[in-house]
Amino acid sequence: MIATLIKGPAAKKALLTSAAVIAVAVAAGCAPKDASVKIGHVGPLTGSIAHLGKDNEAGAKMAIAELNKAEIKIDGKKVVFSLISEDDGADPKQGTAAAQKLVDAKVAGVIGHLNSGTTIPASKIYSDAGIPQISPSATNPKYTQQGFKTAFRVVANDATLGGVLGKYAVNELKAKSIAVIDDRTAYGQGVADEFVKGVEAAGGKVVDRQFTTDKATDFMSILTAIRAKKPDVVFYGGMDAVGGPMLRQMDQLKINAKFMGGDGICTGELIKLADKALGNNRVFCAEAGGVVGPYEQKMADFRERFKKEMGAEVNLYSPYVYDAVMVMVEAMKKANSTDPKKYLPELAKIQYEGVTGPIAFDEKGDIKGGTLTLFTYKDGKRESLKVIQ
Ligand code: ABU
Repeated sequence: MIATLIKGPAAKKALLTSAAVIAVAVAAGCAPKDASVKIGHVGPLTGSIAHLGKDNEAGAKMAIAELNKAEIKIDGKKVVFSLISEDDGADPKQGTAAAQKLVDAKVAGVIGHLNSGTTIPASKIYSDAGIPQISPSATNPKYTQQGFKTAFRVVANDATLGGVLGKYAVNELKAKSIAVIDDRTAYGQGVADEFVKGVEAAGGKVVDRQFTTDKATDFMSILTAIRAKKPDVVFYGGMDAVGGPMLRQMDQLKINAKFMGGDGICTGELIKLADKALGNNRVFCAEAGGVVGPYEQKMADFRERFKKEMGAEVNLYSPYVYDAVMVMVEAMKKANSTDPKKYLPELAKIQYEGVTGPIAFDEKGDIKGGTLTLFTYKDGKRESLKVIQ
């Protein structure tokens, strides 16, 4: 058909292209009459937090595999989903390049990015293209405050996270003096600022504020300055790849303060990264989600399934990625269309029972009634203290 409409080299190229598309579709288990739908995923698959990007990616892969097994029909056709996974290296510039690549690949929706620093600039690209984006882990409030109808997130934001942790430091840990460090990223700075607000609202005192970067490895000079202030608690706004070594260096300097952080340090990987400096009931952090009641069993089952199917323990946000994919496809089913323009209104009003709890979005795209889980680490394990609703 193509060959009869287009003549010469163009016909040859079109034939080869359509043959390649069919070959890929068949390889993905997609018969010619099936609909093939691409879903994008972006996170850092290289660099110091690649372990978290891979955890997120595994959540997306698991969801896609289950959806394809379920042989979902939309508009009368069996839909075969494929995941296009991009690496943004947690870098804002790489993030926007990855976003443009996904737009050019005509994905029907995007799950990501992992970091606030990449999610926020990428969100304009998806918004301009009319492509729905669900971040499973970016917690800076700005992401959903830009007025983009395409931006959603399935976790609580830093205002909640930092505020709760700040109050916890003062009211529960009884900290009299608190030092704060952040990595100057959109996430690290944002969560640290919210933590300070929480401390001050609870009547606590921030005795020092220091800065580092998300690539730094030597914290001796800022920790030496902090040691002079004798803090009861050191809060770090940033990710586990920096938080772990920072905690080890606190030990080297004999700083016995408790260590707190947001969801970025609240990972399975922190156990390895901090090693002996992790201590027992020394580190306190919060995940920007949490389950109670019947959802606890659902989450426990998911973790088991994830381990079996993906060959790894959940590190942090893979269950939220899994749910984000499921929510997106649920909206497609409700719209009976995989066209972003058609399913976006359904996504905005979705009510979904996920493994991470009930998912519905407010007018900005934030999860309604987002919860938090406070954790500590004991005997080399992450231990839940309480879920805050
Ligand atoms: N929320 C912690 C990690 C991701 C981010 O917001 O940058």
